[in-house]
Amino acid sequence: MWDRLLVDCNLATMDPAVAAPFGAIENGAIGIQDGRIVRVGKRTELAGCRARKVEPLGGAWVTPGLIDCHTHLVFGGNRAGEFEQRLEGASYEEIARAGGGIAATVDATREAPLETLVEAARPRLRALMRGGVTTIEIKSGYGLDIEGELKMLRAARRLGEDEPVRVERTLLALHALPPEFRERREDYVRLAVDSILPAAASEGLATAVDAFCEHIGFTPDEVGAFFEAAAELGLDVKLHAEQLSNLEGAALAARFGALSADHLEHVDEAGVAAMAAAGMVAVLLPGAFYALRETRRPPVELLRRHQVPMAVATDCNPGTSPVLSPTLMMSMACTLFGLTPEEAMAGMTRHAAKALGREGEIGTIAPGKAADLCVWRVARPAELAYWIGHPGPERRIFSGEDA
Ligand code: DI6
Ligand code: FE
Repeated sequence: MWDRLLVDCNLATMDPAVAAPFGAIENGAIGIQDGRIVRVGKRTELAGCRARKVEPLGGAWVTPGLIDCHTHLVFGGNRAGEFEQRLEGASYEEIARAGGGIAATVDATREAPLETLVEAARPRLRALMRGGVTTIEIKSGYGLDIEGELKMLRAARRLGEDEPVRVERTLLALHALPPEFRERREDYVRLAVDSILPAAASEGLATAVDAFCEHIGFTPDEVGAFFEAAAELGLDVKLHAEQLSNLEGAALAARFGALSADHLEHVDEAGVAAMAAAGMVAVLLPGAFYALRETRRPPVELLRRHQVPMAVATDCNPGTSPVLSPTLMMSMACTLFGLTPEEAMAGMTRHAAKALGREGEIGTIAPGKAADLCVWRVARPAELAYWIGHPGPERRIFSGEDA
C-alpha cells in the first residue's frame, strides 16, 4: 500500500512523454511512496490503487516543485544604497570599477560569521520556498579567499540541512577580482585553481564550479584554467556568459561539457550552436535584465531554433537581481523575453533540473522522481506566469511530505 494518493486534481506533469501542453493530465492522480512518485495517470487508471491517505485536492493544479537553478542567495549586507545610486544615473559597471558592486558585498560577507550568513539568507530562502521552490542552487563568490568561499558554501549546506529544500552548491571563486589582488590577477587565479577549488572539492562542499566571464570579471583564458582544474576533480562546470558583452564564453563552456551558460543577452549564433552541440541548457535571468534596465534580450528565437533548452532562475543576489519570487521570474521571462507560459514553467522545472544535472531525480511529475510537488489554486497552469508575482502554492510537498 502506498503512503499517499493525491486525487481530484489536474497535473501539469511537465513530462515530455505526456503529449499535451504542460504535460497536462486532467482529472489525474499521483501515488507517493517513500518520498517518491510511484504512479501518475488519470484518476480512472489508478482506480484500484490503495494508499494509507487518499487526498482530494478540490480540482487544484499540481506541478513539479519549482527549481531555482541559479542564485547567489548567501551574502552579507545588501546594496540598497547602490540601487539609489543607479537610479541617480550611475551604471553597474561604473559602480563596480569604483570599488562598489560585488566588492562591497565581498567586504560584508568576509566580516560576517557563518551563523550571520545563514540567518540573513534564511528569510530569503523561505520566501522562495513560499513561492514554490523545492530545489535551489546557491553559489559562493563573495568570499574570494579560501576561508570566505568555504564559509559561504557551509552556510548553503546548513540551510539545506535545516529547511525542507534541496540545495545544490556551486563554487563561484572567479566572480570578481578581490581588492587585495588588484595588481596581481594571475596570483588570484592561481589561488582559486590551486587552493580554493581543491579545498571546496575535497570537503564535498561544492559539486560544480562557475565563473563570471566578462570584462569586469575574468578572461576566457583565466576561466579555462579554472575549468580544467575543476574537470580534473570531477566537478560540473557552468558559466556566467555573455551578460554584458560577447567574450565567447558560451562556446568556451561548451568545450568543457558545461551544464549551462547563464544570462546570454549577448550570445551570437555560433555560441548558441556550440551550446546545442554540447547538450547545454541556457539559463535566462530576467531579474538581472530588469534591474539593470538592459535592452538587449537573450536570443530566444535562436535558442528555440537550435533546440537549446531554456531554464529560468531568479539569480537572487544583492546587486543585480534582488528577487525573492520564482513566479515573478516566470512572468518576466514571458513579458520581457517572449517565452510562452509553458516554456517559462519548463524553465523552472524540467529544464532547471537539467541545468543542475539532476534531471533523473527532479523536475517532472513522473514515476521514480522525488515527490517534490506544488498544489496551486488556479484554473490553468498558465496562471503561474500570468499573475505578476503569483504568491505561491497552496501546498508544497517536499520528498512526499507537506512542508
Ligand atoms: N552576474 C550577475 O548578475 C551577478 N554576478 C554576476 O556574475 C551580480 C552579483 C552582484 O552584483 O553582487
Ligand atoms: Fe548570477
